[in-house]
Amino acid sequence: MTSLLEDASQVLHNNWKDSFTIPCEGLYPFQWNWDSGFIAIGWAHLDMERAKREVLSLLKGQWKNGFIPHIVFHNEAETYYPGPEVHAAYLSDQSPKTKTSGITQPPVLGFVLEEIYNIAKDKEDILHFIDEVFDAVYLNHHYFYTHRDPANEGLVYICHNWEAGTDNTPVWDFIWETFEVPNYELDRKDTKLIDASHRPTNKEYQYYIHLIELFKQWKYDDVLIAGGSPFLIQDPLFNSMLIASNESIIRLGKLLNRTEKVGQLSRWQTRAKERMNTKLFDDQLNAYVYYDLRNERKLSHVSSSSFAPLMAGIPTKEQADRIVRHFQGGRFSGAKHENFLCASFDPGSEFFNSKKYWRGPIWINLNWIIYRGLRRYGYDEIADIIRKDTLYLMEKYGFYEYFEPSKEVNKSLDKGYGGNNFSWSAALTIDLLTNKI
Ligand code: 2M8
Repeated sequence: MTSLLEDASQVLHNNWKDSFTIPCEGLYPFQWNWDSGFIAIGWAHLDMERAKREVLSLLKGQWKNGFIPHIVFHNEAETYYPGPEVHAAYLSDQSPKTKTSGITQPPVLGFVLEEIYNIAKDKEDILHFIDEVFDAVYLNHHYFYTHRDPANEGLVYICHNWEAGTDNTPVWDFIWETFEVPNYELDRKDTKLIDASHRPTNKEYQYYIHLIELFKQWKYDDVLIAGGSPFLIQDPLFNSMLIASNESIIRLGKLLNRTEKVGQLSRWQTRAKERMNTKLFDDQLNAYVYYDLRNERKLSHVSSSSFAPLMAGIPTKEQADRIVRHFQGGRFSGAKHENFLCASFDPGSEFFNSKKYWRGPIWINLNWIIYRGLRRYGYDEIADIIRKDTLYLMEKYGFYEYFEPSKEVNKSLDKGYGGNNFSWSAALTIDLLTNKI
């Protein structure tokens, strides 16, 4: 019998494609932005050279203005829709030679570099590597604060649900009802590969494609997107990842004597944290929520993204205490702890669906983010429950893409949901098993 660690390592080895790692064979056959960040953490425990190559491959897709796309199409593959021709990033005068998409994903790279630094045994070697890529990551943060924050308030927007990473969270339903879309011909492959009832609907995909079509008309110009995109959201997870990454590259920048850049990052950081607390913390719900810039309204719904600010050290201790109640006999745990932690959407909501992608199932990257946040604030007991639940699901089913939160329903299941042998589930299991945090 092989151990969980060996099995996880095997998944990463199988998904490695010469210079980067695909999230999942068939279902996601290219390099994805935030996936590759979590994957690089897994590689750092197994093979530091691969961790470095993962990062360098992602940066091959970086645009001239610092933007890092959500997919880099290094290779050809017929099993994914929408591919490079639908995204048509070449329409932008900022895009690189390498084929990419024209939308981004939560910016994890900054804190991933610090994780890798902490894991590395040879600090001199890894610092040399970080020195090489530091300016690219800084430029990415510069892009966000200068192109994605039109009112200059410290929070950045996302303009597509795929930028959130939480593709079909019920929160986006409230955006879709604000505009109509034409009937695009879809060439979906995902629903042929896995149970279609666990994936977004075709109607939702019409919206996803429509936004891409608009951005193409505007040649991916950020000013036109900010002025016209019907989807323009300040998302708590996205901003938390940027803030966590700011914090890490500030620390790394100090080690590398990048004084000026550290100064600029620190100014962005102070404002961003303040604004998260004044604008996105919901006093009634005791969690961070979403702001719809296009329709100037708060979208007060709690998802697993609502807890990500813990990892970035954003809440006060008092706010953190209130957030933690969601895990102690609250809506996420269930009054009698009926749920494994942590559902991706409020299990007490009428919009919760325990099987459907980001509308309820447990995702391992969010568990890892919340686990780190709880540790940071010293909630060790709950952090341990999240770690234990995560490893239990991995042991029982293997490295699926997402999982059923209800303990009762789990009794009759023999697998997780979505794709199997999913890279970030494996990579973060390696970290949870190995890292003494
Ligand atoms: C999912 O998103 C892609 C689009 O980016 C898709 O459904 O086609 C999301 O879970 C996203 O967060 C993830 O990065 C990606 C690859 O794992 O799959």
